Amino acid sequence: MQALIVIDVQNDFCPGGALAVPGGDEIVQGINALMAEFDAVVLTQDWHPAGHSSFASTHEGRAPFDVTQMPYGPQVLWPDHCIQGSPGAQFHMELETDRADLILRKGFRPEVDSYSAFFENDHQTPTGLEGYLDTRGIERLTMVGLATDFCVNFSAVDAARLGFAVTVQEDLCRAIDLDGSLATAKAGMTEAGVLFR
Ligand code: VGL
Ligand code: ZN
Repeated sequence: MQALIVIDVQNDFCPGGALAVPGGDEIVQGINALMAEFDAVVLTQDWHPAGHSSFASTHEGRAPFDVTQMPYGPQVLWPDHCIQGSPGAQFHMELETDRADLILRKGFRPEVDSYSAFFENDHQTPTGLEGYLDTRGIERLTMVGLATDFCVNFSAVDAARLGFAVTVQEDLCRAIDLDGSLATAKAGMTEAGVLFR
């Protein structure tokens, strides 16, 4: 059994959004077309409370894209984005959300960010997705979405480490590419045994 994992295809990550990923909207139709090939479709939704600890605005004197030290390690500070219930947190209007078996929200704990669909950025607190996939007998995952170098990367590496067979379909992903983060991410995914197509 195989699942398509669609990462964070939300308005704030598309052109015009608060944390726009270049070309973020270009992947939507291709993702819709791919859904039919899978036994299960899972969407993730970045879902932060206002004043989230990953927002630069929460930290006096800090600017977006600064890196700060959190109890769980270094954390990039982002512009306010994907605030629970806001238009920016909604899925791209053309994404076929009706096709999803599961919509998994992440990043809702104020004190810890969550790039990965499997664990929060402390690398310990599970989201529950592993159990969901296991109990459905799903062993192979294809990942698409935003952003290649952050949430897709962390999700793919965690999934591979958990023992899933993981493929990242690169033409249906787009990257933020902050200070070489895309090259670092690709090296890390390759190292973890993630395949690209
Ligand atoms: C993401 C930064 C902050 C992502 C989410 O979806 O890649 N990046 N929150
Ligand atoms: Zn976020």
